[in-house]
Amino acid sequence: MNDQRICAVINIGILATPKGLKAKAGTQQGEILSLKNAYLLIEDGFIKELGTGTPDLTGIKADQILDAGGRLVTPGLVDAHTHLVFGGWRAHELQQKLAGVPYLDILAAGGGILNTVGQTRKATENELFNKAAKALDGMIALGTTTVEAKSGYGLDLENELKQLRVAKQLDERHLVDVVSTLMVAHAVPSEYKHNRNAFLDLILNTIIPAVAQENLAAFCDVFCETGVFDVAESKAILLCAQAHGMRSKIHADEIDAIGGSELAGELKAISAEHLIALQDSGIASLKTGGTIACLLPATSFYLGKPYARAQNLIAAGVPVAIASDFNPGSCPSYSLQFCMNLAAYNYRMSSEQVLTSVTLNAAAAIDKAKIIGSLEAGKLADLVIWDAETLDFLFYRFGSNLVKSVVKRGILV
Ligand code: IZC
Ligand code: ZN
Repeated sequence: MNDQRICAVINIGILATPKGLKAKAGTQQGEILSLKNAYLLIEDGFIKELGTGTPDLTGIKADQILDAGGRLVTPGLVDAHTHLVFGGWRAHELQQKLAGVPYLDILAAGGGILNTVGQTRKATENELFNKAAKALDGMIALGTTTVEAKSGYGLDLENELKQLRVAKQLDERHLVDVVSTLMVAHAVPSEYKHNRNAFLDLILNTIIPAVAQENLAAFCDVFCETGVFDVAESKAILLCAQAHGMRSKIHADEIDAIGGSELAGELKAISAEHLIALQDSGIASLKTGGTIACLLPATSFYLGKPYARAQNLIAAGVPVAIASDFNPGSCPSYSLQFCMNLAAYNYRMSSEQVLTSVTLNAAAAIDKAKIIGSLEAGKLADLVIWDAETLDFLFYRFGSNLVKSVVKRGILV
């Protein structure tokens, strides 16, 4: 990285961006601003002005001007759902998965998430930091400028704090911004296998208060799923976290529809994740609760599951965000470009709807829509210059990295 500070981006062929400070739903999800022959002026890492034609560049040094060469420019991509910090990988589960062993069966047998818990507990803070920083390097090269990171591979006080402290360090030391979510309710660790109530006590009375005390997470997420946490347990955990200042997210209907999306709406969760098995009652509840549907198409791809009902959600007026779900078990890829392609072809979303889902709506899903997610005066200068002349080209030329360059907080990466 050469850390060059940029004050103007000129000669933009098309500047494509959603507009506004909150998530877009319904027909608005597909309405974006498309400026031809555009420019952007940047001051102290924030967008000062955008317009068309040639800007007044008086006082700006030549090496602070970036010529986009007639290319497409969009906001930096926002990955609103990842399990970024973890030890090891789970490539050894690939053949089992391909042979048809279900994800939840691998977990029930003590593998899956619990395998990663073992590897994460063993790893030092330094090892976890270096591994996740490398992932962030890879993500920014693919156009991602802000990432949400969940804990949930510690499952005890010491190791949940360790994971969250690593995420905080990454936010402070890496160019990519990192927003943290406490997800201690990710699985019941083996030492509590026969005493899950004691684990729930630990979460409610020790871990949530400790994380709040250190201000280590903005959100709390729960894996509300068959054999993991049921609706009543999820509700108790999320309400406790809300009382400690953490807004709710829920892994809902990833595999079975057990009431997670209905709970998301009831608790006015900021987002509900996955929604592969979503029922009509879930859609209605998300709409009532003002909850954003955070869809994870690369997980459907990797687990061989159906694709979530994106069109029904959009038609019902629920804002749709799309994220990678990067994690070692159900989505070992962090490419949002791949997710965008899957969304176009499998959710049948338009290029404009997908752009909104990985920028403004994703920013809203992590409560950052006031400062990122669109190219507008006053927001951070987080943007991607693409090796493409039109938005459709990003979806048409799938399979390679189409990023030409990335600017993060006004710095050319
Ligand atoms: O490590 O398997 N679904 N949590 C819920 C995951 C996937 C991550 C994992
Ligand atoms: Zn997840």
